[in-house]
Amino acid sequence: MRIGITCHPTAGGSGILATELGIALADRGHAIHFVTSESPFRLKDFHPNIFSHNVDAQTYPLFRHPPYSLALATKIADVAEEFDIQLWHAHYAIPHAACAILARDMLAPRNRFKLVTTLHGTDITLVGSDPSFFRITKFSMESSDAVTAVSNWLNQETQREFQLAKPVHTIYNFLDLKKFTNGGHERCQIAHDEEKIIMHISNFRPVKRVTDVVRVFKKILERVPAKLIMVGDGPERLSAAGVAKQLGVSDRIKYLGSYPDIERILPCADLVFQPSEHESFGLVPLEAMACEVPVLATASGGICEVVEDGMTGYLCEVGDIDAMAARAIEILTQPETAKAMGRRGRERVIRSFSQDAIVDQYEALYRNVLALPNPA
Ligand code: GMT
Repeated sequence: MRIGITCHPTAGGSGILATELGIALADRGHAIHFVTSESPFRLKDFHPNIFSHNVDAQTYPLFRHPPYSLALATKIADVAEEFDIQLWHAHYAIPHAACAILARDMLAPRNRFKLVTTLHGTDITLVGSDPSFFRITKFSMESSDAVTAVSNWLNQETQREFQLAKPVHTIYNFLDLKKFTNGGHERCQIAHDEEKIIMHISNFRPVKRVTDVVRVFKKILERVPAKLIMVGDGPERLSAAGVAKQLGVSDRIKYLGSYPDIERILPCADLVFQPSEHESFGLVPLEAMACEVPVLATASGGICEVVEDGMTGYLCEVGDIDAMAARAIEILTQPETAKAMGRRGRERVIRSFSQDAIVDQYEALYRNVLALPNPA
């Protein structure tokens, strides 16, 4: 198949998933054309079946905001026409699905592609449900040939919020189990032997509750010598550093910033901690589980479909600092329990979130969509 993909290229889960899906599809022989504002974060290596097209949004003194969405729609139409794209896959509804629809409408009927839109979470829960975007988000989903959501929770949220006149298919996120393993890490470079390593990975947006990470860490330190490794960057980074200073734990925290080769450092962790307000899925917990690292997270949204409470980690109520600290200490002081949790985590990923099985589901969906008649 000749497939176009649009995603946010920055270090967010939706862009990562879109990139990994594109690579996996290219490995299966499909021609993949990424159209993005810059080359996607995790698209690093040459692949003969992958083509990356960047959008140039012309600016002009009259514009307070350069109209990126119009430039994106134009680029999608250009690429679709030039490379005879059969199917476009928009990751994250806003603005990608709407831009693809506009592009499709601009094309001659013989060039019109089929459109699959994948919802990743905040495109529905935070942005799409805002009155300023509600109508276009609903329209974009209803005008797509198929809509997928990355968890049953997000699927239900979408139906509850938007009352769509069409089904949403749940297709879980996946990862490459060959890439994410429990081996090959350089633990000594991050912490001393007697210290436990707690890791948090995110884009440091308010929804991630990074200050909870620091507050819980402070309580952990009262019982267990440890280092906190903060991976990623974003608007809440300064708040986290501020709370750390207030609590007197700054010297126990390392901020690594944006780090694309997450699989190289994840296996160093004794615990991965993600206390989000909500997560539609939780790619980081999935990556941690694949590396046999126990996860402490919040029982919020789709994360409950990824982490099995008591089996592959623990789930606590959002904001319950004491409960989270108690669970963390339990994991960090019981190495055998932690090891068993890690092992069960990887087994769970193999069973339910393996790349081969999930990419099969996307391919099957693409085939069904391509078999749909073109509208008159
Ligand atoms: O979490 C973010 O802010 C990034 C966001 C994105 O779209 O890049 O992540 C969402 O998509 C990921 C991939 O499907 C999911 O694993 C995350 O749970 C989801 N984030 C939220 O729902 C907050």
